[in-house]
Amino acid sequence: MTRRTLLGATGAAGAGLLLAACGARAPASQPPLAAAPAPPPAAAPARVGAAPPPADARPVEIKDFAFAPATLTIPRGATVSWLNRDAEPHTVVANDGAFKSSALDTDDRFARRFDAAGTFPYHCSIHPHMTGTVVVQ
Ligand SMILES: [Cu+2]
Repeated sequence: MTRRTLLGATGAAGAGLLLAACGARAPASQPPLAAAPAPPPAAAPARVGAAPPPADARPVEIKDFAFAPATLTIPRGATVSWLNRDAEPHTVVANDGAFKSSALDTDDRFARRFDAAGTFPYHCSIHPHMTGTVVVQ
């Protein structure tokens, strides 16, 4: 059973903004704004898997240009969830190419489930000196 989980979590951040304009009252001197507020930006192109990772996902923080913990040991079938805490974008890329995130902006997540035991080294393709390892037992 090879189920791949690609989760990013940007979520519904944009949705609330659109409603804000409704209550604004234009000053009397100005013509009423007949035109509706700008339409949503094409419904924010759904990023690959906007769902949050499972509650029991094992977290790895990407912070100060490092993965923490650098080595994470998990049981088979567990999901690892990386979260970028840096202001710089980072990626999570398996050294053997088995998985690859898109560029994660600040507070973006990438998750992957590991069904097979083994040692899986990975790195950030933008900053190759950033390396980490997932050990699946
Ligand atoms: Cu990086």
